[in-house]
Amino acid sequence: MAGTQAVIIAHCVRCTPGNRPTIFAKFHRVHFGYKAARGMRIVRRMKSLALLLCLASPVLAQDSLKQSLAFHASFDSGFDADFSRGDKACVIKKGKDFVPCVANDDVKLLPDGGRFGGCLHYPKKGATRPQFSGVNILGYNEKSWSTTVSIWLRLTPDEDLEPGYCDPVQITGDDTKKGYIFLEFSKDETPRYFRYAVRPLFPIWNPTNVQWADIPFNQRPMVQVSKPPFTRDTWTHVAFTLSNINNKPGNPSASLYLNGKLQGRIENWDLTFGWDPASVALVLGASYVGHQDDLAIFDRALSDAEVEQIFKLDRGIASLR
Ligand SMILES: [Ca+2]
Repeated sequence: MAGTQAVIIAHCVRCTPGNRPTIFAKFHRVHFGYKAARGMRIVRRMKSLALLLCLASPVLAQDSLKQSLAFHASFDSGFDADFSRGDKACVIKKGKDFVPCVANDDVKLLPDGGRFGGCLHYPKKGATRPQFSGVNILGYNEKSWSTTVSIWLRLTPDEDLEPGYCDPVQITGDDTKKGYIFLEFSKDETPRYFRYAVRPLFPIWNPTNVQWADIPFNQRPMVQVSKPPFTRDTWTHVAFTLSNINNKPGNPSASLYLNGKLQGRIENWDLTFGWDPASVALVLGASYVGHQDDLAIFDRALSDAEVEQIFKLDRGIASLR
């Protein structure tokens, strides 16, 4: 009320602090009452408008996420996707062919115990890598490619993983020298580092043809987290974005998020790829041991706020469908 009164008195040009109680007392009461009533109506309307905006904002933001959703695999009742703009089939590579992914000793489907409902479980380091075609899902193109991948992981890396690199998620094309995108747990550090790497055409990131492990950290196109929060006691949300890939003038970039918080960006790199769009795939579980759940792909690079929003969705990505 103090603020309201201050506004009203400022508008009451005939009432000054000095004469208000005497000469213009009666007028002031009338005038003040009129102004107060009108002022309160304005305040109430402003509050109503603010409330409407507050209520509408998350709905509008959620609609935007819903419209951008290109793929969702809940792993609640199967390996295949629940929703996809392209192929829903989860497959594994067998020689040169792809066959449907089915449960085996390397990867199983748990009916519950997931972040939401069921999930994938990799009890040991195996050779099974469930994957999905990226055609009409990841949207790879040679002009300007943007996307976001979201997934939940549950593992204690230093106890669960076996020696060597582990890539829980990869985006691959027809040739790793034409581009290669991956999340990885490092193999030589304790605790293991967690990384998001976006490797464009081989000569760009590795002109002297040396091993990935031999390139200084700060000279690799990656985000590195030295103390990631992963533990088998709780689920950790991982999201990564790609923005304007193959569009050098558009300042291509890529970002990594853990539990809704930005960990770092890959910037100031020429992120030019050379993939055949028909070959692009999203691959899970390379040397991974642990659980995975609620995989989603969006058709653009989500903002920091949007990544935090999907991290906080009560029912996970199913909330958007
Ligand atoms: Ca699930």
